Amino acid sequence: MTNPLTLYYAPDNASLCVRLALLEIGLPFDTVLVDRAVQGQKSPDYLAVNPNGLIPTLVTEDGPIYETGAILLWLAGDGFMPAPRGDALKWMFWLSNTLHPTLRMWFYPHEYIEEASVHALSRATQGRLSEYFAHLEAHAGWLDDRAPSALAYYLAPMIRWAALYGPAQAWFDLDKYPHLREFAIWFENRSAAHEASRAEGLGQTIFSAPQYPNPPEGSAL
Ligand SMILES: N[C@@H](CCC(=O)N[C@@H](CS)C(=O)NCC(=O)O)C(=O)O
Repeated sequence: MTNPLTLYYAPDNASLCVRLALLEIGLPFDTVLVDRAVQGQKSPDYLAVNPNGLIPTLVTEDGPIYETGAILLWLAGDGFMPAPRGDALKWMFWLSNTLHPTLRMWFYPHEYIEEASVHALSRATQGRLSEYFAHLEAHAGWLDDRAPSALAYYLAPMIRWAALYGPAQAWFDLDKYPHLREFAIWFENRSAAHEASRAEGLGQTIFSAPQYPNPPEGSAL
């Protein structure tokens, strides 16, 4: 029997946020690999479920849902958003329309600017990301809640990706952000993180000291 939820994913992609949330909530789901090695996210079959050609998509009884933040909000019952809800919504939108798009600019500068200006864009983006992680460290009180939430499972993979991907890595030092570091350590020790790591080949200490994935199927890039 198939499950009512199907996650279109690629290892260590934004689908990881959704996988973690599904595992944490305990919802059964099927997965479909989107093969990035052959640009599967731009194939006609995938574009039919997500016309943006981006990963993830969660197919639900309401139809396909894309945009990581939207999927997490769709999944998030009251117990999966920190209180007060207004605060949680504010941070959810900050993660999805400030931090995540800036990370995209760091990972994919060529999608935003011509070759001659890529270096300048990346330098500016790196500065912006450093400010954003410092902003989280200073203002995101929910980092210290030792409770799983849609916010936590959106942020934790973004900490991982900042350390691993983009044109340079050494700039990102989690030790500069003690709240973020403790948050990362706490979340990587939850069973949802262990299970996601097994499924996508992410290794140990997946948020606080990540290594490049060695996935059983598919590729991260
Ligand atoms: N705004 C989208 C961004 C998703 C996104 O950036 N996905 C990346 C993988 S982490 C992707 O599909 N990259 C392939 C591409 O840009 O072609 C969301 O929140 O779901």
